[in-house]
Amino acid sequence: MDKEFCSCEAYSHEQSLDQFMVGLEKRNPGEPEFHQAVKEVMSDLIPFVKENLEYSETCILERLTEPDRIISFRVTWEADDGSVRVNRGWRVQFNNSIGPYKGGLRFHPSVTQSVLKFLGFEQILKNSLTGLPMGGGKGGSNFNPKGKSDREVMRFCQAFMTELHRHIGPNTDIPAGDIGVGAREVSFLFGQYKRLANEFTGTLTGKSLEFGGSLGRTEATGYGCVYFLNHMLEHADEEISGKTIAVSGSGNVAIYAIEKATELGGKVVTASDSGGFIHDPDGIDAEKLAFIKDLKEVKRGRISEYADKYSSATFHEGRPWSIPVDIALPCATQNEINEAEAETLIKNGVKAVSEGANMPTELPGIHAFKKAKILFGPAKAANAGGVAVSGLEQSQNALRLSWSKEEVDGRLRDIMEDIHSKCVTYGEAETDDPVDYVKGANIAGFIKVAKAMNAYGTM
Ligand code: NDP
Ligand code: 2IT
Repeated sequence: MDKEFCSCEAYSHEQSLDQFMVGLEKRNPGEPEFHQAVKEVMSDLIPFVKENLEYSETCILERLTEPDRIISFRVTWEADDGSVRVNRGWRVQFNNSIGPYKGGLRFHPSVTQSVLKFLGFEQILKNSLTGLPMGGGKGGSNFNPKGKSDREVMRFCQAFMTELHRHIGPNTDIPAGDIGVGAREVSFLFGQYKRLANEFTGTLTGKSLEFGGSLGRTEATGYGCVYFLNHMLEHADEEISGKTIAVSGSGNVAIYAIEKATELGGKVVTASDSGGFIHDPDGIDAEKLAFIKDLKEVKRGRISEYADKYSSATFHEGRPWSIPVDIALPCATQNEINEAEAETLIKNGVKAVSEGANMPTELPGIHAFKKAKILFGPAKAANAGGVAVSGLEQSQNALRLSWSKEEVDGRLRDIMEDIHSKCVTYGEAETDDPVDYVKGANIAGFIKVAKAMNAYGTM
């Protein structure tokens, strides 16, 4: 990297987080989400690297925050009325030091290069934490699947893959789902990949069971988030049973977080979408959750319809964090808990937060939770179960075998337990404060990647 932007020498001269961020922001103007994600990680890594010169001497932090490459492309497709539409597609191939690039695709109108860079950057450390050989990547488009017909979504996915296919492969880059990309989209994408590449390999994960998908992948992120929560609570001599829980979102991650939290004896009283949230003081039981699954996964309806169906529930605009609960599971999107909302949760007695979504808590919100000594499970640890089971799907595809649901769930549980232990190792406080899971996850995720980067020499 250009010496002008490389400040590795400065580590030994007490380079501050602020100095690092000035350089990063100068190199990446207009990318606030990327800046935010890097700042959160660097507040732990800069002090760590200062004490571990093998990393500072090789400029690792600057190299880690510069993607290997970003592919940006036009996606042209035809709507049902015959009109021609143009969207932008991206794949951010961030870092493949410990394995092929791996990470989801997001289709949402809010997608920008900044959003995909923040997600790809987080994915590097998340994937490292799983212990599986996966590098970090992310992709997507500003395409909005909402309100589109199945045929329109199919044509968009085929057009998107027509360009993307030349950049991915089972040993190169393995995309998967994220917001707006579920079983329907992955199927269209995989079908087009298979056609163009003339190969049947595990190049996408989150596939349906008929063509190489893994049992347990659909549930993995939500279940994993609750397994992580459970470990945090047990480590602090607490348990989920009997706790009241607020969940945001009502998509893939939220649905299975609600399912597992309820199974373990918690009472989930909220769910949301971009239109608002429902509050059901009686709790979302298995029957009500089946209604949400059908509403969201089949009918593609709005969460407000839950309150029309169940008289125990009310619908409100905004986000669910004003409801008094013991536990918060943000499972919708980034920056959905701001400082004021974190303070409200704290005032109302929240004990633990486990992030199902990526970067759902703004930085001042994280600081507020830490200051109040709330158990706080950061996304890269708490939601790693999804990509972990994607890694298991890759293993099954490579072996041309499929494992039972119990086998996959057993491995997921082991991986989440292991991630929790790594966070404790690097985040345990010397005082009787709770474990700093943010610091633990950042440092544990970093070490493996940094060691690999150093082993390869300067590149
Ligand atoms: P889905 O598309 O299945 O669901 C997303 C949910 O979040 C919907 O209820 C959606 O509401 C809501 N939502 C999305 N954007 C906004 C917004 N700007 N404001 C309010 N609500 C919003 O996505 P997933 O459940 O897969 O993903 C949710 C989060 O989990 C994301 O942060 C994703 O990156 C993360 N994640 C996902 C993994 C996976 O395996 N799927 C793995 C790890 C993390 P609406 O329908 O109104 O848009
Ligand atoms: O953010 C994430 O970890 C995901 N969207 C899942 C990625 C994957 O490759 O399964």
